[in-house]
Amino acid sequence: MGLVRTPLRVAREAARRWVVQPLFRARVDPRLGERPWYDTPDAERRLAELKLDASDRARLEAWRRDGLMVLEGAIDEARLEALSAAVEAAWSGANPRVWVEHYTADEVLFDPLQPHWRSEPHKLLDLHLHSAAAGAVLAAPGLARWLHLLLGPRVDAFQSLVFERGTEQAMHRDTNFVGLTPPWQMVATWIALEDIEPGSGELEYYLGSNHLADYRFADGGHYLEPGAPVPDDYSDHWHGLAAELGLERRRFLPKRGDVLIWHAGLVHGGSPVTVADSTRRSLVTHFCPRGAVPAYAWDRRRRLTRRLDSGLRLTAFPRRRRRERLTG
Ligand SMILES: O=C(O)CCC(=O)C(=O)O
Repeated sequence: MGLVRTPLRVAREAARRWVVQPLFRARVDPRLGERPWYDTPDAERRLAELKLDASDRARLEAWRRDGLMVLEGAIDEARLEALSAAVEAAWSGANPRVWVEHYTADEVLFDPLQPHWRSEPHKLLDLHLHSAAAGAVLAAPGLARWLHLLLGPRVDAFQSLVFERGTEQAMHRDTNFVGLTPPWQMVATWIALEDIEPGSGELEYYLGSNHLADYRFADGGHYLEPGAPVPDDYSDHWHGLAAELGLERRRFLPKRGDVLIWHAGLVHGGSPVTVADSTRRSLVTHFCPRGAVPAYAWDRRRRLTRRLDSGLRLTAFPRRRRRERLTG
């Protein structure tokens, strides 16, 4: 049955659109450019200003060229152990704030964690906000220093996922699915919580794909709303361009505590799981400079926030139970 548009309902909708939304709309900091500093023509000058030693400079030059950097052993054992304990505690049901993305044959569901989902395909959502141990991993000095070099003095971790097994996720570019304004003011980290073995569905990517022309969806834009069907030719777009330009396809086989930071434009995904029952424990987090606005935070009141000392703020949005059709 359709909703009847009574005068009261029409007035309420108008009040929400014209008064409430503008009043609480989170504003993008106008000092943020469309592109992060390292993608602008001014990057060479900014690099010189940073006065980095030769090895850090080489790392940033590789970042600009290839779209990623690997920080070996950036997370110390104490932080990793605390995070592993927090993940175990979450799975025992000890933390009622933790939610899980899980699946039926044709749907994606978002629900508060139930321990029996652990043995099924799933993602643990936003542990960075709900566990001090996960926040402490992101604030590890060897990682935080690079987040600040890339994104500036005030950085927000705005969503995270804990993976236990390979996702086999098709090749994609995050800006097409992770809603943020401006979309390219984002980096993501893949933190290995154990040594990753070949065949476990390790992360894979096209080296240098951060420079590839973007995919255009049917509406002409570069962003697909959550739950909208992914076009059939989406991943082939990336494979085709990568083949044309001869981009190397690589897999990430880190040791526990290693971190890969990827550029918003790096095309990546989960490789096939070829070793049955193998685990591939990792924490994936998306970051932006403070002043960029995640799609979920158009209304400032809806954002959950926890501040860490190092200029790092942890944010997420309050989850609601929902289900979406599974595509792709
Ligand atoms: O770890 C993976 O398999 C893929 C993760 C990923 O693509 C993402 O979170 O955007």
